[in-house]
Amino acid sequence: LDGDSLPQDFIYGCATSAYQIEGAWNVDGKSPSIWDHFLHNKTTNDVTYGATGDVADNFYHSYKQDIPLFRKALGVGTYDFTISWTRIMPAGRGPLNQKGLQFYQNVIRASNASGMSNICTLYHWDLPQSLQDEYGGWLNQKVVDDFRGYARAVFQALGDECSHWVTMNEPRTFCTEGFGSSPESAPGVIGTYKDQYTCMHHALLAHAAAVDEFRRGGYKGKIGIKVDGGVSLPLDPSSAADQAAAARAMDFEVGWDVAPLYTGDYPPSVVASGAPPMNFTPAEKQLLKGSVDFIGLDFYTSQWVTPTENCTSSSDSFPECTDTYQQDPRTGIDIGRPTASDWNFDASHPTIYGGIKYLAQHYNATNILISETGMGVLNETNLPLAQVLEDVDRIAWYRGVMVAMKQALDEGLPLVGFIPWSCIDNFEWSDGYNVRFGLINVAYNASGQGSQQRNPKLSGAYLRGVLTQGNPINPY
Ligand code: GCO
Repeated sequence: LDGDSLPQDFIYGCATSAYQIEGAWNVDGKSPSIWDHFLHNKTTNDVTYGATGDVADNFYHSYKQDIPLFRKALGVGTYDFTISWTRIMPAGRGPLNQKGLQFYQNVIRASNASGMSNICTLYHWDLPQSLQDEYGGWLNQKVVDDFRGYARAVFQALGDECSHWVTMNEPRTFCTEGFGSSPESAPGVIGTYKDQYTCMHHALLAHAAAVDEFRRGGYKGKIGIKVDGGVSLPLDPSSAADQAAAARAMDFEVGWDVAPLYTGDYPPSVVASGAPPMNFTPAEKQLLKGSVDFIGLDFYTSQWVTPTENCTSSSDSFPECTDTYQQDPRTGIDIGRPTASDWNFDASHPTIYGGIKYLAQHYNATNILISETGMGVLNETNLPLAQVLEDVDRIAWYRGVMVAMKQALDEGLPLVGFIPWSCIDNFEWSDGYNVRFGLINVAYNASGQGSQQRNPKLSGAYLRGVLTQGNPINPY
């Protein structure tokens, strides 16, 4: 894979999200989101080591310098950013805040001036707190109408200015982590798996409503969604039971939010389990089916699976009836390199390629975008700067991604682009500033204090070289 062998129009960008970089949490008319509230009130345990996104990368004030740096250091042709609902519609519905809108107009202008197009995301986990207080946010179907109204307003203002629109990022993750038994994400409401499913059900309907608005408005550009796409592999590839368990795990973890987009309903195994808290009406199915022009796969992790013995439907976890392992219980071998605080990654060939193939084969998906992937390093901030910037482990990770992409493209799979996470170090949710994913370093410590100076890492130069300058995948 090199710049010359990429398909024409192949998208190479980098991604960030509003809460993770902007800071300025209460500036120019912005109201609190559920993340502001969650971390200011510590409704559960202090999951972020005291850190918040109040300042983060201060991007709200530094975008004019940062955006050209993304382009220069990483060679990206696209900047993928997310819009904060509470910055442009502080009450959650109703009047627009012109200053907030102006900010995103400025971001788009700065990208274009640097030679980049934009992928614009409506929702990356920062629901208005007012909607949480009023009716429980994602647990209440009222959120679907409010999301529709928010989407309509954003499209009316910016609809033609982004080459791609994403309705939302990883509904499965924000629902499972926001409403878990010990929630690590906002709104931090202790819930059961039924609540998590209810949240996902409403998120899917909200996605479909936003797409409906976009298509009715006749805007330029494409619209899709980003889902998380961890790949499940049979622990013993020769065991039919393990293969069936892996297929079931894919249905429950990826198919859950992907199938409705293509078929109008949850996967048959999910429906048969009785897990969905409600059914889609015929009208909802019609809105859901075909509601993506492209699909973004956020790929970070993979797991081995076996069937759960004596699985009962009364278990209070996801009723997938699969046991998952990131370490082979027979050999102790890890599925990927242990790189971040609490999870293993595997950018190895079969799994990332497998995710692309799964979407193409099971759902006839076209226009598949690897919309996030990256390597998180725990305590990267404690290393000497020279070592941080010479991030050869991260290069090794991305090399695996490049190999997988090459295989997918060589086989004619419909891969249309690649967006590493992330352009720049940022606030990594429950890991605070302890885990770094950036291709550009930010000088702050684990609680976010420091000079904020930016320094590009070698991994960014590696990607720029392979994807825009024809360099080989293997630099060694
Ligand atoms: C997510 C989000 C990003 C994360 C990234 C690394 O998947 O959690 O899209 O906001 O920062 O995935 O964990």
